[in-house]
Amino acid sequence: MRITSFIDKLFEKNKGFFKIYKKIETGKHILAKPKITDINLDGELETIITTTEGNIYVYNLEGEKLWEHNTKEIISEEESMFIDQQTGFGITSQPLIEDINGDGKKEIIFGTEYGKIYALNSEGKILWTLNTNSSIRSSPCFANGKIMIGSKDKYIYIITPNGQIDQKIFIGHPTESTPTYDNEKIFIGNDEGELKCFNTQGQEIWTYKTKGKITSQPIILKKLSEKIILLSSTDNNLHAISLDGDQLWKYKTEGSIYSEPIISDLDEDGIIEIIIGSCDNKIHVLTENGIKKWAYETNFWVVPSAVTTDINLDGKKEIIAGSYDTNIYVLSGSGEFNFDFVPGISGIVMQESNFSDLPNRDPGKTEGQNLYQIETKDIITGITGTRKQIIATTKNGNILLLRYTPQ
Ligand SMILES: [Ca+2]
Ligand SMILES: [Ca+2]
Ligand SMILES: [Ca+2]
Ligand SMILES: [Ca+2]
Repeated sequence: MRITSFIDKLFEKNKGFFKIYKKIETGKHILAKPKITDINLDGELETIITTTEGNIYVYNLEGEKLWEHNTKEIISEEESMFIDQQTGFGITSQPLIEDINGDGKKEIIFGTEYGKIYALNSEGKILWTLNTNSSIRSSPCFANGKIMIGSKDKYIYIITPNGQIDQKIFIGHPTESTPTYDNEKIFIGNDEGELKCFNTQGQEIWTYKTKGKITSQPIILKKLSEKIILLSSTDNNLHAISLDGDQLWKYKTEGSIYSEPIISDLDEDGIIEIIIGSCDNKIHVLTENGIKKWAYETNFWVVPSAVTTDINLDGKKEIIAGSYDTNIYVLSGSGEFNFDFVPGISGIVMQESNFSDLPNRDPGKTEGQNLYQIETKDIITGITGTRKQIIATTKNGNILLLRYTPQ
């Protein structure tokens, strides 16, 4: 028996249950990550779900639907002739939900497979739409008073809050990546594996090349003395890049990385960790310098980004991750230290000694520790949440509300 699991049993850690509290079947397909925000500013959080059939659903935290909207509703007959009825209306990326026009109410902005960008008010009424020339799989970002969104037509659109195109920046290749804005610079990936940096006039400053496709958002990591960019690529690597476009390090996995990393101080030692899912089936936890701390292997691809929160209320963070193996995993944020070789274990167990006497420098390594595992019977495409509730979405249109119940 491993010493750590022995201690766990001794102190009966992990009391309580983490399970599906409610399952909502939309009958559609969901690829985009759910968004949690107080959309109507009443002090309670809502969950916004989008489907590949073009639906937008808004639920309260109990899973009751507040309203829905379908992008099919507002196109002209002429437009409808050109749209693939099966996929053309689809929303595959997370919407932006922000007060873009400063009127004190939040708007919802997203793009569709047909290439149309929509802005809805917080009750689902259309404020404006705008056409691009190809599919949109990028999420919009809002910065510097403008909406920025990439299209497969090879442009980033910079849009004013009232729906006028302020600027179109040519990025050389189609994109599914979500732009990031930082200090007068725009960063976006493309289908050729490039990360491009532009200034606000739309001039290219540099290009960083990976050997895969970039489908996620570049993430700015603020360290004590510097900022760096973390970039997932389907070339299997997580790339760390300086703001000048130079490679700082890369972390290699054995599969494509489709989603952006999550940054969290898992063990609360004041230094952040980086959490990344890969199509090598693993959830990887790295130091801020890209050194592997530990990894946990599921049975299939880990595509969506994970969530970190203290789900079981024990004061320590967990990683909640979804896998294409149809399970949701709750992993101990600090991993579990396992001894490779423990001399005289029976002697230790026999003694009624204080466990602080245990050797702490024996050879061993930290591995992922699975605290809870929930079989959902469908591929997990998105996962998000708060301490009180995790929300997962599945490919075949289920929305799962998961909660922890103390024993
Ligand atoms: Ca609300
Ligand atoms: Ca507003
Ligand atoms: Ca840490
Ligand atoms: Ca915890």
